[in-house]
Amino acid sequence: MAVRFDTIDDVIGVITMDSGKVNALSSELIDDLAAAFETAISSSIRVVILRAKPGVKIFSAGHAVGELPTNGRDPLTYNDPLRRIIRDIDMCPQPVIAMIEGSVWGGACELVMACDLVIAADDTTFAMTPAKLGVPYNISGTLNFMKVTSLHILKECLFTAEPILASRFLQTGVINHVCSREELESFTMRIARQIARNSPLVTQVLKEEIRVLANANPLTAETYERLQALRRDVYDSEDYQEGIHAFFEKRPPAYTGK
Ligand code: LCV
Repeated sequence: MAVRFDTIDDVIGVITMDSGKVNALSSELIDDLAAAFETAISSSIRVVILRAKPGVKIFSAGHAVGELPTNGRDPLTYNDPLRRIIRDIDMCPQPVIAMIEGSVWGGACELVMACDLVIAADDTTFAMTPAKLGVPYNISGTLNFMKVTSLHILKECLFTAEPILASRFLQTGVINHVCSREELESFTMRIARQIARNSPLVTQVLKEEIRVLANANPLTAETYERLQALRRDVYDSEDYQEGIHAFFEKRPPAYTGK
């Protein structure tokens, strides 16, 4: 299994990703993550901590690039594994704390930001990579980023695709805490235990109220379809193919805007 599920004092569940050197979000890893969340949801635990193996250099390299379609299909549809696991985290009744060390890439940034709290080691970076890889990120994913960042910070992250230090995300309110790798576990456990001491019923209803209210974004059918048409122009483009080919040929992409 690429994912472990452990419990601490019967109230805290820890989901640990351990899939090779880069924890690429393959359909296999995501199926294991989803199974771990199902176990957590059906247990008596009150808080979930999501982490990678202690000491990793890379928390997750994001969507498995080899699983991105190159045959004209939308690369991030509703049932894409990445979309499913992000909804699983969003819908998980218990609060989910992302305890992050190492670098976070692409769709893994959204996976982390879907969690309810984010606590990162001081050498953690976050790189939002759609523009670098040539992928037209999907509408709900972009909205998920908008829910946790200011528009200027989000546009800088998306347009530059550069890794952003955890301290910058702390300074701009995108994440909750930054601490040393040595303190990360004890700091996170302290917060998890405090949440677990409070009423789980109230915590869960507050999480669901916030989820529903944060998603209350009216969008007309025509507007939705216009955005989907814009995205289709991109994933049907030569640039989309170029982004994936450049990745596997280990060279910088040469985008032409076609
Ligand atoms: C499959 C990989 C990956 C990977 N998939 O080691 O947000 S969106 O729209 O972009 C969305 C679609 C998305 O999430 O796309 C993926 C975005 N991810 C990235 O752009 C990160 C791509 N990876 C890297 O920049 C580097 O691999 C990092 C910095 C993560 C690690 O660099 P390092 O030099 O330590 P390598 O690059 O040598 O990677 C080790 C192996 O992992 C594979 C990579 O192809 C290599 O495989 P081989 O050893 O077979 O060559 N790998 C890395 N990321 N996302 N496979």
